[in-house]
Amino acid sequence: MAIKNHNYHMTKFVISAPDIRHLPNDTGIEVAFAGRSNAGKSSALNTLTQQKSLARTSKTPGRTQLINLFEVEEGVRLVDLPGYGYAEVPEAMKRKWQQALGEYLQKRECLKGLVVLMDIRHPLKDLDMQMVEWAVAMNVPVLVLLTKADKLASGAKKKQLMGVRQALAELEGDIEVENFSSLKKIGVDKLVIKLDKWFSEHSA
Ligand SMILES: Nc1nc2c(ncn2[C@@H]2O[C@H](COP(=O)(O)OP(=O)(O)OP(=O)(O)O)[C@@H](O)[C@H]2O)c(=O)[nH]1
Ligand SMILES: [Mg+2]
Repeated sequence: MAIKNHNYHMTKFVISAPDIRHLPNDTGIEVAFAGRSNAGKSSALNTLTQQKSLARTSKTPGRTQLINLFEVEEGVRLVDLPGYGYAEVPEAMKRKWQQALGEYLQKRECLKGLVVLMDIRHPLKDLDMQMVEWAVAMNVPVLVLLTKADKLASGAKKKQLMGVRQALAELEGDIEVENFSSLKKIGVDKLVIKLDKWFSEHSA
């Protein structure tokens, strides 16, 4: 299989949707970015696409409350999913996002890869595990990015990476784990390689 290099800097915003019924047709290929609120999903998308404010970032957790869709090129899309697990969000609203998230993951046929972002200082929370287990159960490959790696010294960074790799190996799925930092541009190359691979595998 020939792997195509995609021009991620050409990515354009398409739509923000409250649920999957408001998304464009379920055709083409999508890779979604999921993770706890404040994990750095929107920042990672901006770093990948070399655009300062393609995806909106915020110091206030729970900023991305909608499914935000971006198009790299025709039929090749990236998705910024609503963050989960933010304690201070009203219960009713939390339920609404969680439902939108679950529905997207279970029903969106064009989903071909899931990037799960976890703060390197607090990885593998219950909802993170649920997300990865979900993807494995649905045969969707996973790239776990341990974000904000710039916050740890190199020894601690390595230790966290090894620990998470070991914990997730038990799930026996198509799962890779890498350190990542939007601030210091750590792991961006690994992300690009993975996305190019997933998109190329499913292109006609
Ligand atoms: N030090 C450091 N801070 C980061 C990094 N990536 C993101 N942040 C900060 O973390 C906060 C949250 O980042 P976002 O990208 O908005 O996180 P998110 O996962 O999209 O959050 P929600 O949309 O609320 O789910 C912001 O204050 C970012 O500046 C990083 O690589 N290093
Ligand atoms: Mg966000």
